[in-house]
Amino acid sequence: MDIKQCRFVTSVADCRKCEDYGMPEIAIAGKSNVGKSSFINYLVNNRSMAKTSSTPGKTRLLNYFELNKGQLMLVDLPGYGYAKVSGSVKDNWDELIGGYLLGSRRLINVFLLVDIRHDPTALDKQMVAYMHHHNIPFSVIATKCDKLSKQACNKQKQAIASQLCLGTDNITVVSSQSKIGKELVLEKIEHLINTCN
Ligand SMILES: Nc1nc2c(ncn2[C@@H]2O[C@H](COP(=O)(O)OP(=O)(O)O)[C@@H](O)[C@H]2O)c(=O)[nH]1
Ligand SMILES: [Mg+2]
Repeated sequence: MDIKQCRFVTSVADCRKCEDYGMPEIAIAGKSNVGKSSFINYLVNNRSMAKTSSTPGKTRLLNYFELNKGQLMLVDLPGYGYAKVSGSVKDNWDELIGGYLLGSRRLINVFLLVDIRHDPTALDKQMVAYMHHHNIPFSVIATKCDKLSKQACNKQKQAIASQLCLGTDNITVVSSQSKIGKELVLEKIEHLINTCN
């Protein structure tokens, strides 16, 4: 698939206000600072579409981005696992992520982003368990591969796969900074759209 057009639609702070936009949705999940917003900007080829930040934990909203005038909605989820938030804000985040994941009728896949340099955290594993439990299909995207050698990337890809009990086929390695991996992601998206009906 080619992304010819991307439009920011809305930010939602309360999943009871989530709407059905009549097109398939792919959610972008992962801990704060893993590179979710940068990944979206890389995919849609627009540096300023999603706000990126070196200060983790700023995004407390679901952000909706419509691709190709109704072909697909990307939903940027709030990052999880940022320690410096208060209990109540944290609860709200979990509610927002969980509420979206269980409430959306259009969700076809979750892209779970993990940093290729690190083993999956307890929260990543919790997220995977949650999606298994609720039968939510997902794929893993390993980000920031520019930070490791190719050999180290392959090794770490296998480690992440085995720790999440997945095949390495389910993990796509990308770098938004060095622009690596987009074609594979776009192929995956095309396949997901074509098989969701
Ligand atoms: N080296 C490198 N840094 C990245 C990459 N993607 C994101 N970053 C950096 O990681 C930080 C967090 O990125 P952001 O997209 O805001 O993460 P988010 O919190 O998951 O949305 C920023 O400082 C980015 O510049 C990448 O592919 N390579
Ligand atoms: Mg972000």
